[in-house]
Amino acid sequence: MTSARRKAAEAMERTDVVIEVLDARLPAASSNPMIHELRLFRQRPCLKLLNKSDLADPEATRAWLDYFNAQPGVKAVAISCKKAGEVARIPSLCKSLAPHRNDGTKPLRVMIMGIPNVGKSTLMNALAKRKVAAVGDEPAVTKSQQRIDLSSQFTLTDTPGMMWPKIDHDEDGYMLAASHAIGRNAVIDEEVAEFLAHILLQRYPDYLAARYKQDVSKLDGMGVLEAIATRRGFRLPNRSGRGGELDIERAALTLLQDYRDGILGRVTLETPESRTDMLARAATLSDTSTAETKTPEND
Ligand SMILES: Nc1nc2c(ncn2[C@@H]2O[C@H](COP(=O)(O)OP(=O)(O)OP(=O)(O)O)[C@@H](O)[C@H]2O)c(=O)[nH]1
Ligand SMILES: [Mg+2]
Repeated sequence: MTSARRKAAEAMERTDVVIEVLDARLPAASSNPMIHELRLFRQRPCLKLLNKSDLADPEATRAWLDYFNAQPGVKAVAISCKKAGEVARIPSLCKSLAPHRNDGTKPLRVMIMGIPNVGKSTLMNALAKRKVAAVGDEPAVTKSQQRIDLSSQFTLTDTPGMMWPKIDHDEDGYMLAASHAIGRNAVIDEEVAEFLAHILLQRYPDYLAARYKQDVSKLDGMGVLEAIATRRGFRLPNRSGRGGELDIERAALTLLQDYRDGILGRVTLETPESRTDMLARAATLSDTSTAETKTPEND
């Protein structure tokens, strides 16, 4: 058991309500199965916060809220931790999830959990109304648990972002990398950006066209990166000193940064429907490969 998981498991024992912070642009891909497992083991209720909803597609967010609110022991709300008014609803939502602790004798103990870079510490600061935790747009800013007493009736613990050992689907890995939950050393920017461009072409082609002043109707993911490099004049230097080949890496970083900063528009990378399709495709593929590897000798 990794030390982060062990510490989370120990803290779960002393927790009444778990706030799981998700990224509203990839709510399922940013759900950590380990948190789900730890929470169910201790039977703790969960407030799922679809955070950064200011960057997400409102229609997709509504669909995800319905999806999560159908789960037992779960209340899901969309929020932007950067908006004080939205954060102010959180304490009463937590209290409603643990009515047995509302007798005024013991404080409600709330633990904020989630994968890296989803906004856990931003939430902690917003609830505390002062800067108690460092924040930053990169994974693993918070290194250890931190507890604060919001009042005699409410304690809050911020935790370091936690990933799980194996991401089963490449799509999830790409979505997590695009959203900076996984660090740069773990992934290749060009591959991630090509995947992101592919999704944006499917779901928000008009945003790409508007941002990069380019007809994208006949492009694929790599075509989008090439078009960005061409339009912006991103070229690798060549021996003659004049512009050489297209600098696809620079185009990739441009697209990723625009997505991260919300400059393209409000986008969500997956919907409950697209997730179901993706899982069905993955199941078919794994059935086929199992059938292919079955030979008379190993049958
Ligand atoms: N647009 C937007 N950005 C947000 C929101 N909440 C947090 N952020 C930004 O997301 C980045 C990560 O925030 P943190 O609070 O450090 O995230 P964390 O989950 O504590 O990250 P780790 O400690 O690394 O696990 C920062 O750049 C925040 O400003 C939000 O609701 N909307
Ligand atoms: Mg943090």
